[in-house]
Amino acid sequence: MTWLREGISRRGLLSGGLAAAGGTTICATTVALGQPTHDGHGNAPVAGSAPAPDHSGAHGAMMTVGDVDAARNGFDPSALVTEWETGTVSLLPDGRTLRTFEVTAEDKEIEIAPGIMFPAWTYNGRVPGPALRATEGDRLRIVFKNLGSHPHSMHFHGIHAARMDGVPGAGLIDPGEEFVYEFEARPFGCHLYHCHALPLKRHIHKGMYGAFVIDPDPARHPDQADVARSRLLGTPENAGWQEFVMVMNAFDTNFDNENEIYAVNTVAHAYMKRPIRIVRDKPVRIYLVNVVEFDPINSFHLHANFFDYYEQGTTLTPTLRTVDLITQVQAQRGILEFTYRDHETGLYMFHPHQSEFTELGWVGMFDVVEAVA
Ligand SMILES: [Cu+2]
Repeated sequence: MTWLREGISRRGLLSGGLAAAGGTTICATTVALGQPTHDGHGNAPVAGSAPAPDHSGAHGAMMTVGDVDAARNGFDPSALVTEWETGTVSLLPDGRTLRTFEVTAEDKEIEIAPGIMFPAWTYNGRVPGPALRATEGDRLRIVFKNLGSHPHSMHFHGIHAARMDGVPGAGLIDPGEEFVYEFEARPFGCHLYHCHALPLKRHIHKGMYGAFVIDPDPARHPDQADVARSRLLGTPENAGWQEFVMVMNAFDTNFDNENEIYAVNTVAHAYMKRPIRIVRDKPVRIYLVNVVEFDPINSFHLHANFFDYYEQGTTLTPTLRTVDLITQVQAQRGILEFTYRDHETGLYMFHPHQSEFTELGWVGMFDVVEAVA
């Protein structure tokens, strides 16, 4: 495969790879920028929602052509952007909440762009793995089974004992084995988990990662209980927000230690073709995690708006205010809060300000609409 390295740029590989993959072709000049479709992916028709403008221009829309088969993948970016795995809840004898999650490691081929398959290693058959969500102070029990072909683990970014760390000798298990991680959910914030088997970069870029969010317990933060309640899933205050989970990832499709496809939540251009609905009057909160391997930095830029940012989500007051761009290295993460309340309705773009990543799939749209009556 040296000719790939020497002869073809990565952008060339994307279109070349598409042309070569099972008859899928790319013809950018005829592709209109993804129109918002309201077709059963959680988006009902909205009065007054205009079709997307055609930005194709002289250089085309720079987009993949066609659709990824979400049913075959077993996950759909338009659904998992709002999906939380909250586990099974019970009470311990001391009155504390025990929250139990079940996670399996599985080998699985997934389609990351139309016609481009990737031999992933997954948690629960999806990439990213389930977005685990707990409340500060919960006792967490994660029952992890390795049904894959290689040794794997779950290494949580959080506070726990050495023997629960998911590194070799501490919860890293062979195929067919099971391990139970147990620790207290702390600190509150926007965290992640990933496999910590060696070689680490292989186990991460193959797809073994997911978001791990711990909501603050309002009772522990009396000075900012209102803010804490707005972050706590299930409260009326939290229901007033539109929350999304976004894992920025990328795929090395020819195993040359460089990425060919970039995305948020795995599928290139998924949110260009199906913009994420935002009701204009409701504030937006994004739990953003970067897991991209091989590239030292990633970023998130919001168009026509600014946001407040909570680095790692571990504070109840913003660590950055009124910014339209933040950068993240691998495993860096945080919470973005913003509103389009005073904007016109329409399509607002978001993407990293590494233009190459954008052209290779990591770009999306918010479809800001009036509230549906
Ligand atoms: Cu692994």
